[in-house]
Parts: sequence; structure tokens; C-alpha cells
Amino acid sequence: MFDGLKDKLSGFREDVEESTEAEEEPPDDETAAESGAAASDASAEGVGDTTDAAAVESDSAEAAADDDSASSDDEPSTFQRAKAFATGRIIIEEEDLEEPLWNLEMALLESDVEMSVAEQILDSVRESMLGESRKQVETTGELVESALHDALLDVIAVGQFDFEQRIAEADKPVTIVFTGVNGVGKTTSIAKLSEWLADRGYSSVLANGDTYRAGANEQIREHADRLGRDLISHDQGGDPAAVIYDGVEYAAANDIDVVLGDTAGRLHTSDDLMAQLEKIDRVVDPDMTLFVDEAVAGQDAVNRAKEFDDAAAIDGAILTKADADSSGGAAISVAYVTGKPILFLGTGQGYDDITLFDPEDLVESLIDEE
Ligand SMILES: Nc1nc2c(ncn2[C@@H]2O[C@H](COP(=O)(O)OP(=O)(O)O)[C@@H](O)[C@H]2O)c(=O)[nH]1
Ligand SMILES: [Mg+2]
Repeated sequence: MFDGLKDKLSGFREDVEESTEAEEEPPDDETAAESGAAASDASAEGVGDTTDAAAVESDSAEAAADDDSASSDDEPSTFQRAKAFATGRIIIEEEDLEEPLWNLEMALLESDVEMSVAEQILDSVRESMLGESRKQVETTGELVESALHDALLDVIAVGQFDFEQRIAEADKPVTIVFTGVNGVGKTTSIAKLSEWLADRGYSSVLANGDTYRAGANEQIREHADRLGRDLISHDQGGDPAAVIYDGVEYAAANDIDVVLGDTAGRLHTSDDLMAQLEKIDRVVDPDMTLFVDEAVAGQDAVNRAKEFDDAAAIDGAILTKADADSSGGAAISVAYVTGKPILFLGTGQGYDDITLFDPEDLVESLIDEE
């Protein structure tokens, strides 16, 4: 998942290691001249070409090590390194980070990370790499890893809460309304969530507030039948708020724990739709409104999350199609931009293909060396 972004993040580690190593070489030393040339060759090849850069880097590191053992006592680089080692500090100057951070920013933006989120990540990485915490790690690689880990987690984990606990503690029935544009996976996510809840002992009823689209009733009916759930629906053209209201009444009368209310996925710019969502808020007063969008939509998904949240406050998001090859930008940006957490990832078309979103897991998978 999000392999492109993962590669780019490991490019940042290599960039930093390269620029700090070049720094430690004495300027008039032949090895330094060689490795300097090699380093600039590597950077001329571009950020994308991380494999070559890594190869060049390890060559020059070997060359430097050979050189050290040959003539150890008059080498300032050896002295510097020994001193850094003895004090447990890694020498990183602000200028060492300039180019790597620039490359990192480009990599994040290319991966559809929202601008303000990318800036926040850069600030935080810069601060932790130059700040006090650098004394606690042993290698530049570890320093980069811990800085990236904390910076990513800070933006990804914004607003996180325990979804299952919230369901457990809320008065029943709990009403959850799903919003988002057409085709992103709202109806499928409702079916998946109904199954997820059943696995944890909660009963649910589906309510089809998508009264706009022809065929919407039939589509959700198919899921309900397959899962053995009750479905509340009205004729096409009916009032979505009324359908979901009926769903709540039905759940209350039949001791059902959760009402999953679908809505139509018209364009978020449609005033009509937003008026509908407002009416649902007024009439039903749902416990949660979840925004659904697809990971593959990248920056568009981030923008829509913000617009939907502005129009009808959301409580969290579900990011679908995380199984398809996507840039990762939406997964990183949605929570920071809206202040509301991503709660689930959709990972396929089966009913079991839904996973609770765990920011720590995502961060670890993004910066994992393997
Ligand atoms: N690969 C994949 N496809 C999904 C996922 N979620 C939904 N889909 C597919 O996306 C399409 C649209 O889904 P649907 O639920 O009808 O979207 P809606 O218009 O928002 O209700 C369907 O073909 C789903 O099977 C997911 O997590 N992964
Ligand atoms: Mg639908």
C-alpha cells in the first residue's frame, strides 16, 4: 500500500545520509573530492533514482573507510566522527538538510499530500533533526527515521478516537450517516460496516437515503439480502431525511443497535445535496456523519473532505480503494485538513475488506526499511 510514497520517504533518508557524509570529509582530501563528485552525479540523476544513489553512496562510504584505516592519525574526518561518536551526537547542520528537505517537499507534493500538511511535516522534521532529540539516536538513518515517524504520526493521527468504544458507549440506536460523491464506495462501505459491526456483536439496519439515483434501492437491497439485514427504503424521489428517520424508528422498535444511513452522491457543489444533508442533520440528528472517499482520488479527495466538512460537519472519514495503487496523499492529509480522523480503510470489494485505520501502523509501513 502506498509504495510510491514509501520509496520517496526512503529517498529522504538516503539524501540526508549522503549530505551529512559529504560534510564530514575534509575539503582538500582526494576521497572527499571523489565522493563529492559522486554525490553530485547522484543528485543530478534525480530524486526518483534512489537505487543508483544508494549504490554510489555505499561505494563512497567504503572508500572513506579504506582511507581511514590507511592513514588514521592526520584525518580531521576521523577525528570529527570519533568526537561525534564519543558525545553520542550526530552532526547535522541546517544546511545539510536544505536539499534533502526540498526533495522531501517535492516528493510529498507529488504524492498528493496537501500543501499545508507537507509544510507541517517539513517543519516538524527540521525541528526534530536539529533539536535536542538528536542526541538520543546513534545513526543518521535512525535520526531520519524517528523524525519522519513523529512528523507523519502528528498529522495522520489528528482527531483519532476509538470507533468501537464510541459505538459501545452511545445510546442505542446509534445513527450513522454516510456522505461523499457518487461512486466512491458509500453503499459498499455501509454493507462492509454492517458486517464489521455484526462481528463485534452489534445489530444494524440499512436505510437508503439515496432516493435520487435510479437503481439505488435495488443495489443496496442486494447487499441487505446477502447479509440478511433489514432495509428501510422509500420510492425514488422521496425525502432522504424521512427514510433515515424511519430507519431510526424501526431500530428503536426492534432493538437494533445501529442505523446505517446511505445518501445520494451528487456533486458536493450541489446546493441541493447540501440542503438535504442539513435537513438530515435537523430531522435525524445523527450520532455520526462519516465522509467516504477513495484513496486513489488523492488531492481531490482531500478537497472534498474539506468541503463536505464545511457544509455538514463530519465526524470522521472512510478511505476506500486503498487496495488500488494510490499515492498515499489522501491518507496522510485528510485528518490534518479537516481535524477529523480517518476511521476505516476499504481494501477490496468483499464484505471483509475493511480495516480500522491505525495511524501508527500506516506510519510504520511507510518508513519501514524493507
Ligand atoms: N477495489 C475496491 N473497490 C471498492 C472499494 N469500495 C468500493 N469499491 C467499488 O467501488 C464501486 C462503487 O461503489 P459504491 O458503493 O456503489 O459507491 P457509492 O456510489 O459511493 O455508493 C463498486 O464497484 C465497489 O465494488 C474498495 O475498498 N476497494
Ligand atoms: Mg451508493
